[in-house]
Amino acid sequence: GDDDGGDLGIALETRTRTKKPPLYKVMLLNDDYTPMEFVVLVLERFFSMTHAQAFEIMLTVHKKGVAVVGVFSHEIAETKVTQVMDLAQRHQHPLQCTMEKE
Ligand code: TYC
Repeated sequence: GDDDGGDLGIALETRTRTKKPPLYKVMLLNDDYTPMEFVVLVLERFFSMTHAQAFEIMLTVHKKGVAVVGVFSHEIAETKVTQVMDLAQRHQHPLQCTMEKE
């Protein structure tokens, strides 16, 4: 307490151990064949980017080879990867999307 007799009471403070779920980076990889417009469409559709944001990230992947396009829980990240890979396959583009623990 705040008297001068020291604390004789039992300390009742405890720490509740919280466990935050791990996050996963979803990444897009460059290739020589997937059209730039298709990558922009993917980023707009599945990663909620504006056209300008999508274009910028697409160019980053094109120039650097890879870029993180979002960070999500395991389940959401897996869904994003599946959505991208399914659409790319349907259009016969070799676009690759992967996830990695942060
Ligand atoms: N390099 C491709 C091209 O020149 C464009 C591209 C960008 C492909 C990003 C994949 O993740 C990618 N058409």
